[in-house]
Amino acid sequence: MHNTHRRTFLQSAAALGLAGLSAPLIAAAKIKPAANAALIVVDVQNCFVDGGTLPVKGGAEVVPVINKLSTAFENIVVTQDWHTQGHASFASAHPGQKPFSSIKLAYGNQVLWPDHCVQGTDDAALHKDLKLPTAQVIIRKGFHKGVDSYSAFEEADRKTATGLAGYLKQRGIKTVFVSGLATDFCVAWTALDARKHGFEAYVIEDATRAIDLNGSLAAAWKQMAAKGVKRIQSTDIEVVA
Ligand code: VGL
Ligand code: ZN
Repeated sequence: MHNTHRRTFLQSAAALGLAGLSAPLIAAAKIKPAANAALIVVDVQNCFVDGGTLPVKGGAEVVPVINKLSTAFENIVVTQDWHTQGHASFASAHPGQKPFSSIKLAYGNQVLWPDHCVQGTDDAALHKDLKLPTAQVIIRKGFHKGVDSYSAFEEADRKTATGLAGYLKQRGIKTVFVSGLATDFCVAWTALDARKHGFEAYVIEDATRAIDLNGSLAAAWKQMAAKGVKRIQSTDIEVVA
């Protein structure tokens, strides 16, 4: 840059009152999760990564991000998709239906999936590199054969509670930060239900990966924004060491 240009810039910056602003003041303050906040780690299971029964593109990439984030939280909740054999969300349970199509069940629309995350199988186990020794509770969901549960709070009949809202409330938790798989299904439904149950809710975008079926990812972000779910990145959170 020519000196004349630099001088001009500095003079106009001073005129605008910017001269005293140093870099640390300009940098956005990071979010420091309080003692009444919880990290929810949704469905980081073998079924949802390469080699699993319903792999989410890049699913395993959330593991190191979540491991690192976890050190910033006093409270951690882990969830597991935990289906019966022959579960109603499996295409195989509906003769003539193919995975990724939709049907109407008693409680409403249901996307049909490949058989996945069957209780007690290796496929349903947490990813082996997920290191969350301080996690306090594991919520399993989708264990009623006739009802799916994307949300960690409520099953798809929108009536049956998993118990997570009560658990968090009894522990004085006010804010949840949602991570894991998949952004547009279990993460989104969990974040939306967190709002419904009165929690402040954040989704940490780069700690999630999406299935993105027929525009479901864009639709999920739109719905979440409408309900006051805050969309952030892992770098927005203060992680020490
Ligand atoms: C999920 C589809 C079916 C998820 C679970 O964890 O997002 N998606 N079951
Ligand atoms: Zn499932």
